Amino acid sequence: MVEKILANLEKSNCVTDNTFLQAVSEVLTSLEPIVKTDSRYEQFAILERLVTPDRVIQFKVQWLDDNNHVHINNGYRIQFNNSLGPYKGGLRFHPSVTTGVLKFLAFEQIFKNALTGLPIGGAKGGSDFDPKGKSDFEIMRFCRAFMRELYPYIGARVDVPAGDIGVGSREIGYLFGEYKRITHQYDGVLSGKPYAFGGSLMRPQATGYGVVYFAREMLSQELQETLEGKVCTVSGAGNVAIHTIEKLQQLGAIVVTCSDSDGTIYDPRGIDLTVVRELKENGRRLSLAGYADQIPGSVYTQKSDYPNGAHAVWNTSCFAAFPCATQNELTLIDAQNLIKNGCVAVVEGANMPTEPEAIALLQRESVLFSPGKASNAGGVAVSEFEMSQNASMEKWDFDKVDRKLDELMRQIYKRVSLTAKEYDRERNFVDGANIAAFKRVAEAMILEGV
Ligand code: NDP
Ligand code: 2IT
Repeated sequence: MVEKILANLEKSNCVTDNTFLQAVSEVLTSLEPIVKTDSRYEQFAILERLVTPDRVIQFKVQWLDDNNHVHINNGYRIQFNNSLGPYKGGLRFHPSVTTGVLKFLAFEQIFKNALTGLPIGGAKGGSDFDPKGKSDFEIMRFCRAFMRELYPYIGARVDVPAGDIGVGSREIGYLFGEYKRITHQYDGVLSGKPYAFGGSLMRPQATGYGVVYFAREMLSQELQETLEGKVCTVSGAGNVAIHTIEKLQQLGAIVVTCSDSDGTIYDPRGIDLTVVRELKENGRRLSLAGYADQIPGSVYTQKSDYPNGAHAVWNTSCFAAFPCATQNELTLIDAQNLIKNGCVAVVEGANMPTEPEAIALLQRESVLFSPGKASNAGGVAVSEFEMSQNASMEKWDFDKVDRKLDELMRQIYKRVSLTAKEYDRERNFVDGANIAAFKRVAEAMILEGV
């Protein structure tokens, strides 16, 4: 009993998570060519202010399971920067969640949101709660308990949470229900709501579709290539992965992989999304091993059977790779394997899925590389469209949201590639994204004063 409590405390107070420093270090390195170009950046201490969150909120979430046993989890909201608009970013429910992980995600979100050109600041939140194996009522009770602690800090013009790993429209629905009961407010305080009450059409598809719209534009502009008939690899089997695969297939690509925390599916005839959805959607988190049982010719590789920090999902011949699961899931060895297997583009759907050494290698070898803060920004952009619809009491149709998303992803690509060129970093979309986003946020921070 005591041992278990100490082990949990150690995990939630862990200081060995380096993802925040990894994210900051990448951004600051990109900014080197421009920090000296404007003396106001130093005068207003923009870099120091930018890497320090406005607020780190931590709270205790107490809830009862189906057997009336009491459980305690940590809940968090990191409000990092609201210079461009209300704090905005998802909630992640996963046992690996710590302050460090959420700080990295909230920091990245500032830049991603700036790249959309929309008026939204950066935030992230969540809990170390593990949704795996929980009943629907347990999820509901947890969400209600989480919102009881979170509600004083959020608001349609203050901070608007949404989904991320472990949080989809079901969880957002329960969170919204509780917010409404406590505050008697019916407004756009959360995005990613079910369509039945205030959600936007296309929000579930938005991140994955946006990733593919970005990839289509980048491949067309840089290589005069299309996705039609091309073999692609995708990791993950959640919201982002499923909709990335769906759009790739609609454009005629052949997607041969998907994965989850335990293993990878390789299906040379193309992933059958109906089967993946049956295993993974609506809170079902069944193993992908079930896919190989149903589809002859497909192969399941358990993660633990794969050697030396490499991942099976990246060790297959492909034209383009789409990491859509989680941070640091594509390592240096994976990058070497992708290059060996002829991959010409890596387009991030997840947040920071590629390790820094892997990015450096891909760039050196002229593989087109798009950072998540550019290519996965379609999700948060459609969240902002949902906020707009809620504020004006409108409902836009699917095609309108889809057209606006496609246009916005093209704009992001243009902004990022032109900025890279302008600063003599042609085709370095990491630097292009960081510099373009920084300039927008820094200007707002200067103009609002200290
Ligand atoms: P989901 O919870 O829907 O799916 C996550 C997927 O990633 C699952 O297949 C899960 O496997 C797998 N996964 C999670 N953790 C690990 C791990 N440690 N190792 C290997 N696989 C793992 O989340 P989303 O699809 O929403 O999010 C995926 C990524 O996209 C995250 O990086 C998220 O931050 C990012 N993102 C999400 C957006 C959104 O709108 N939802 C917007 C922009 C970015 P399993 O099924 O076993 O749990
Ligand atoms: O990482 C992300 O951009 C998200 N999880 C979506 C955030 C949002 O507010 O829609």
